[in-house]
Amino acid sequence: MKMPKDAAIVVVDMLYDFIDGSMACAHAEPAVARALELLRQNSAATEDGDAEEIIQGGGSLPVLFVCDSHPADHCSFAEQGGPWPPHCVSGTRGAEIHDDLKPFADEACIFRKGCDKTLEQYSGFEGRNAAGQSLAEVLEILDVRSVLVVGIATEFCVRNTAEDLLKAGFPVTVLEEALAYVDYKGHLEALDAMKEEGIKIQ
Ligand code: VGL
Ligand code: ZN
Repeated sequence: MKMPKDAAIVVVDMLYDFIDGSMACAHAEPAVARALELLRQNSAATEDGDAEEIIQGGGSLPVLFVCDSHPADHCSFAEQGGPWPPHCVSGTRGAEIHDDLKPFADEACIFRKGCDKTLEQYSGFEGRNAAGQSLAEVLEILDVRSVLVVGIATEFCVRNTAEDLLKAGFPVTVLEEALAYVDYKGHLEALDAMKEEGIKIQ
């Protein structure tokens, strides 16, 4: 896939609880496989020094990971009156990035959200890295001008993250094959809504 050379890839919540855990989403395995293919392509272009491919895009783009990371008593969990089963509790396997994708994740580019037990945060824009920087701040530092979004779940964190990126002025593309969802109808509706708002679905 050809991407502009000043783009970034944003990987949303490709975490075990959304893949095979307490909130296992439909299409999660193929979505992870497609994301892996994209990330491999992205790093292969630099390793091979394929100048043509880098100039055209497709190589060496920054990769930013958004990660749901909740305390055990988070407000979004049913026991606290929220809509979801416990998921992505920090320190558990469910909160970990899929092993295949982890080699592409640099700590400075991991943005955790939902860390405060009183706040539901679906958007990666509310996440912070270990240094306390927001996604927007790091995109600015990296001089990123457009973003490609993949991840889970289409209806919630993918949609909210993509919409906030668009509002912040970035052209946004969402890669459909690399999405997973809570509900198929909800997934299709979210894709339609995003398209309507000006997000490119590819
Ligand atoms: C998400 C529900 C609760 C998501 C996170 O990543 O889409 N959905 N927490
Ligand atoms: Zn959550």
